[in-house]
Amino acid sequence: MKKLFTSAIGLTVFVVFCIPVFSFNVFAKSYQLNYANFPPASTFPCVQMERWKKEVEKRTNGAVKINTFPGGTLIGAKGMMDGVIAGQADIGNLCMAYQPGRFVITNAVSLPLNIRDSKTGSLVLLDLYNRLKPEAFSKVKVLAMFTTAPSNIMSKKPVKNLNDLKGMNLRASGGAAQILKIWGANQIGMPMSATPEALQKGVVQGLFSSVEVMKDFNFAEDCKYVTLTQTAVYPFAVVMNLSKWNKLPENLQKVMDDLVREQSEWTGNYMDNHVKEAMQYSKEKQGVEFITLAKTEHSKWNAKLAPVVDDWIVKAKAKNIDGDNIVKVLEELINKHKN
Ligand code: 3IO
Repeated sequence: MKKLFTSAIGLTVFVVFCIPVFSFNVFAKSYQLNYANFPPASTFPCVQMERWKKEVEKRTNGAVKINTFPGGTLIGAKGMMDGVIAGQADIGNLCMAYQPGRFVITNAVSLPLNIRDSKTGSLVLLDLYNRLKPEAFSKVKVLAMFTTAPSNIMSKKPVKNLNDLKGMNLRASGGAAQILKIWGANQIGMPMSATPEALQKGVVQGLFSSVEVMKDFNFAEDCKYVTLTQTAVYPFAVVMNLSKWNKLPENLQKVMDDLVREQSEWTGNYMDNHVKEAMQYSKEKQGVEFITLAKTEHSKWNAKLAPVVDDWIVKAKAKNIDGDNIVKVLEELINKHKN
């Protein structure tokens, strides 16, 4: 009897001691992270999010589980940076053009410096960030940076010259918006995620962005014309809450660190290929007309852009930012990464 009693106590003690050890192990071995995104699941920021999720889960053998929230269900477009800093999500994907005054240095990638594709833009942006480590990202861990492909005008009515553009309500943000204004359009600012409704209600007659949205948002249904300008790219960042990052063990941090450049480049390549697919879809399935500006007309558009970079440098100086150096670094990086 005494023996039985002793072993019962022994078992109880054993079990009680095991509970915290066991649950500690479970906690230490698996991390759930919430990843917020603002546009719908079909669009490129969410496609790259799912690719990153899959790679992280695979490379950590399931020790990290990523819960993705597309469509602004966790954090909306303009609140992304502050939402991640405040911990409303652990990770968030943001478009820097939606808060141009906040990301002055990295938004310089959208100046008319002749970035011709998304892969180049993405590597240039990531290198610019690593080189200058702008204060705007000091409260987060950067997990990826990338840009769209160059912007073109998607519209309900054809735009063949600057006169056609005059006073036309077109949606854009950040650096791309500045360019539209200079060309004489009536630029209307709003995030991409608000554009389908604005197009449908007739608040805008088109938009200025990368043309994969013709397919992914099916803007090809409303916008039957695309004027090829191949200018401004939109810069994006994937950021993580810093205290969440600091709590991850080193081996899991390494998986994500090793993915930063790869993910940025992957997204650039995905975007470049997807733009081609969307153009084909627009032409063949939606009867969209792609307009190339006549040579003399194109020179007029370019002439208007000629002072943009120098004007930006002057404005940057007023904010105590060394715009000369940023443009110099950008030109060097574009030369390095261009295809
Ligand atoms: C973009 C933003 C969300 C989903 C798809 C997209 N394709 C291009 C952009 C760029 C952008 O942020 C914008 O507002 O044009």
